[in-house]
Amino acid sequence: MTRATVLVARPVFCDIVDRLRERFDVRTHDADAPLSQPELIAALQGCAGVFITGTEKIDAVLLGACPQLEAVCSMAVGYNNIDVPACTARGVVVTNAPGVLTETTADFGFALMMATARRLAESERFLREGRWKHWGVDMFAGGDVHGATLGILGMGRIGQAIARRGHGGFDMKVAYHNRSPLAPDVEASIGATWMSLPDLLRAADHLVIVTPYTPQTHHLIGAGQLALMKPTATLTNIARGGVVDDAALASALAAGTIAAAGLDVFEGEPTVLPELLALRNVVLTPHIASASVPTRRAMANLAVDNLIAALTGGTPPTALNPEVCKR
Ligand code: 8YV
Repeated sequence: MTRATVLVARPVFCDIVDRLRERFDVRTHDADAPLSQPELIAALQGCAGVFITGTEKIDAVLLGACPQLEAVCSMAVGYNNIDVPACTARGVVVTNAPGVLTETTADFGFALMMATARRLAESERFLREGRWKHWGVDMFAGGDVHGATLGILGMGRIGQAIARRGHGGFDMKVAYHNRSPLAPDVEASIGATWMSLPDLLRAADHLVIVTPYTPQTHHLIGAGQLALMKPTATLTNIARGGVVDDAALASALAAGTIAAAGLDVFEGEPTVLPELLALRNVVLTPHIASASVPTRRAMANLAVDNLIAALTGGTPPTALNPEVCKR
């Protein structure tokens, strides 16, 4: 029997790729930089499956150019880079990687929020630059995290994990906005109260954004929303660039509309708006919220589980369009 061919579109842990080699002919892309769209299409010729990350764009044009493609398996939980309806229409199974990165991503979101509130990056730069000449009473004085109001925008798995940290570990009041409120018992377990978005923005001392990026959440936070926030408030975005209007955020940070921001994701990343780079009151990280070694391995293994199942007649554990597998 001929073996199916799969493409692993980014460099991934060798032993995890070996799991694919046991069953398929495997093509790899070993350079750090992602494939361009024409390169991705060329590399996919003849492939039945592809292992991707949150970076590779799977759209109708690519699908039309790669008619043998049967499965698109991403190691990311966010899938705004994949046109799922177009895949479903062509009978292509799509899988993402929910669950395995929840706690690691929540750890990072909390850390970024704390770093932002307590001015960690700014003070470290000051020290490294040799500018620390004497101690001062208000030197890098920021806002408190414990006892403050934690605002969470998007209350899925990661939002709830952040809420648990704030409620259980830091005695924070937890407020959230989500399309649908949580069940009362879940709300009670994490001490969370649902609010409208404007009320959440007014109430939050520290706003953490974890909502998926969709056409409906594009620029959900812009100038008008930032204007509702407290001048002492911080904003942390670990969701996707595009949920926040970065230009409006940079203006708000420069004007003192809010105190500070922690950003792990950016519109147009890896390019970062120069106005953001120039600000002192922003902590910037390169989309690493899920980057612990065990979690990145778990994400990659889940994508491989999905790819193997999708191409061998099994049930992919985390399909986004399971109806395709049943056809
Ligand atoms: C990924 C993420 O590391 O899973 C997601 O949605 O944003 C990150 O955890 C990134 O997308 C690369 O795959």
